[in-house]
Amino acid sequence: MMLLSSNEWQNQNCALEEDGKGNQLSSHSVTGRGGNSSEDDSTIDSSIPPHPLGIKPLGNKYFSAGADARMSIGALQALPDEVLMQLLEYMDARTLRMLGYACKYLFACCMADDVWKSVFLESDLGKKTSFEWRGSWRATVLGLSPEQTARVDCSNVFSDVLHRPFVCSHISLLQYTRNIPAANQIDRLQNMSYEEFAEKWSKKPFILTDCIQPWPVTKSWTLEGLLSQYAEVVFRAEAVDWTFATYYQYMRNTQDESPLYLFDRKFAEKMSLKVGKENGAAYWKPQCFGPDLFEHLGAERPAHRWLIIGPKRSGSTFHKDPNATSAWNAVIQGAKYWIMFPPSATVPGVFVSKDSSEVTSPLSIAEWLLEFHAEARRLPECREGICRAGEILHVPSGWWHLVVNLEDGIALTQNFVPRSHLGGVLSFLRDKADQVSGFEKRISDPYGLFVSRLREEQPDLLEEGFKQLAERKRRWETVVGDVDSSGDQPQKKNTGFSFGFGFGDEDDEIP
Ligand SMILES: O=C(O)CCC(=O)C(=O)O
Ligand SMILES: [Fe+2]
Repeated sequence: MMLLSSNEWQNQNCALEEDGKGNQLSSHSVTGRGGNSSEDDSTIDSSIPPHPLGIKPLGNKYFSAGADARMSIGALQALPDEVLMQLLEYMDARTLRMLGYACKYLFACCMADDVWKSVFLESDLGKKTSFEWRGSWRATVLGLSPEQTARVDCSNVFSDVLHRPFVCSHISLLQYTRNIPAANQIDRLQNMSYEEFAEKWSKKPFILTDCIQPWPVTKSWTLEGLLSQYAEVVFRAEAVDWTFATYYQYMRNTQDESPLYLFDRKFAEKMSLKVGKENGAAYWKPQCFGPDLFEHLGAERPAHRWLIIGPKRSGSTFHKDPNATSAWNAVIQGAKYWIMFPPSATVPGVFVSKDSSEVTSPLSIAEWLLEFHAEARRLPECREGICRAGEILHVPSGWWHLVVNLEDGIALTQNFVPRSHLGGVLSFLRDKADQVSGFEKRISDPYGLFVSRLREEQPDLLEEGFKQLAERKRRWETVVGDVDSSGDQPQKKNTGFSFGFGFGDEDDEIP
């Protein structure tokens, strides 16, 4: 049998993948998409080590003179790997482990850690807040130490489905984050006043390099420091609630392609932090963003602040922030790469549901970077930047963003409603009521509540908000020329794709 190096496997595979194997994210991508420079290609190749079990991309089968392990799975050969892997997700730990001993191909399938993550979440262990993380979901479920983990040579297993997650969890992030074209760079400023923000910046992303240094947390928080102080505090990380000690073990030793991301909105209460400019406060909102109009909702405001912790490669897939709010995101430790698009942009690889309420079948960060980054970067609306420790980034209302941690890190984020986006928020709450999120269940009419609070406390501002709303509608009618005469629900005319007015106004989209 031919012996190929990891790089050679991928190069060989590249040629073959173009025959149309139909995988959305084939190993072809590993060698670089059209438009990448040869320098990039070599970086991509050299970043992927050989698979620890020797599993190879499917294309390599055609270069192999030896046996094909798939021939040994009997009637299961009728099933494509995607289906086979889905079947495995219905199995319990014992069956999965036993099936893995049937033959090499099934061993390779049954070692896939994503399957074991599902097993973990279904098991009693999945309900615990504290347990020993053993470096993989399989080892954790089975209570195995690294020496006890079976290793079988799977070099005659050829499968993109099995090989791809390994590639995705090993891509070099550097190739995407360096050489940001000058025209794409997110503006970097030292600091700004509220007047400057209101006048010029509330609809643009930017990074402030000299704004959050006075926050005590920028000096006192490190991952190790949080571990010693908050080891037993339970935080939310996607579908699980774990103590920080457990999450710390996990984040420091995981190979997951999309690592679980700690994203907790009750952190201030859980950690007994003071927030705001009072004595002993851990941090406060920067002055430059000005009044946050959702503060008029007091205790009834929707979720608005989060502690974010995650390992390198964790992050957020493409989304817009909730309820048409703006946000700031401050990096305390680590560094984050941001790629952003204005509200009206059609982002490559981002498929939005008919009513634009959700991103359908979102790709993982690595899949998106491999398949769509090069194309996205070429669009004139694309903005990119790296926000480092001690810096804060502004996400304007409605902007699409994908974020990836370049190092293990800690961040704080807060969503807010600046004056210039009041009309957009009123429109969202009124016209997209089914997409409103983050309010407590007892609040049945967020729009009515917000309007009545503003009417009581800031009637002039409410008038201004209504004017913004009317202006949005007017512009919409100019473009569509055919609007429901009641005008109450202009979004009903939404044709299902993200639509731009084409006036160069980055704030506009379908109301
Ligand atoms: O830090 C991140 O992963 C990004 C979080 C985010 O999407 C935000 O702050 O709006
Ligand atoms: Fe966000």
